[in-house]
Amino acid sequence: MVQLGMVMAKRSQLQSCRKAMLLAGCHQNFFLRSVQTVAPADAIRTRPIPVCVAPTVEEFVNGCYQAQTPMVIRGAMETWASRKWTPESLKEKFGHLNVPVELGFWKEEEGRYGDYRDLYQESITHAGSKEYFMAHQPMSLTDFIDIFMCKREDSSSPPPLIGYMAQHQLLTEVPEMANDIPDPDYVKAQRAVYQRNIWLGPAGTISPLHFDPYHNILAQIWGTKHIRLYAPEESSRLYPFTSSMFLRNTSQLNPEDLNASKKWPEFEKAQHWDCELRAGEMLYIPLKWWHYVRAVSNSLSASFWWL
Ligand SMILES: O=C(O)CCC(=O)C(=O)O
Repeated sequence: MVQLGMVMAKRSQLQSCRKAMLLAGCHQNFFLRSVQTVAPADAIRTRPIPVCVAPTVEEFVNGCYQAQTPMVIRGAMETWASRKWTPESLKEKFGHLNVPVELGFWKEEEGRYGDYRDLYQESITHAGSKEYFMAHQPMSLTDFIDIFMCKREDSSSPPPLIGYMAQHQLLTEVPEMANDIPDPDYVKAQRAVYQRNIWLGPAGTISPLHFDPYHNILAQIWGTKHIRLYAPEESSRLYPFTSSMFLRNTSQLNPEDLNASKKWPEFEKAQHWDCELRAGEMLYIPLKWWHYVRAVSNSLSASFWWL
């Protein structure tokens, strides 16, 4: 996989976020021009997500937010108390909470775990309208951590079952937790946060390729996630489900499947942006951008949605 993240180590190297965007633009043009002769076909479809070190709110708003392009933000979570949490301290403080868990069985034939595409259900109400819901397994946070996030003795094959506490609005439910995971200034300085989500799980959890009708700051508290993004203009090349209302924001394909273009021929023309989001980094995902997320290690993230 091509990794070309633009990294700026010190704040002093960066006069403004806008400059970072400009640099990213120059870099891309250079990259696109140069690949015409030397790079393999896949590199043409791959772009790095620019990195910005602790931009001010103004730099964020005038830079990536105005341009509606993604940005990795470093150095903006230094004061978050949650950065010091461990699975043990999380259990001590919040282990008694009852949390909903998405359970996914390993599907050998597809080489993936089940996820929300397999879990959601539709039903018709008495009034004749459609209702959608997801099957979750409730359990205590302590049980979730002990069962799904502990080190496995035999890691030679994938475990048969994976658990993901995905998109759970714990911060709204437990205000005490929100002290340690505060709303990012980039959001609260301009708009109210519409929804706060917590994502906790082991390596291997996947959020399939989908988009949301919100701007998003995804903040990585522990661990690393591999993230791939596609601009809204690429939608027709990503084959969203058409049969169900609930899945119309979700692609039928796995963007990491090297054979995906055989079944979905337009997909090979879609251009994507990649990053490994590490602990202490935030990713700005503009409204309606497609995102695919795979946890590379045990991971705790929070996302903040706004309009
Ligand atoms: O971290 C994930 O697994 C998915 C995050 C996501 O889809 C979101 O924040 O909207």
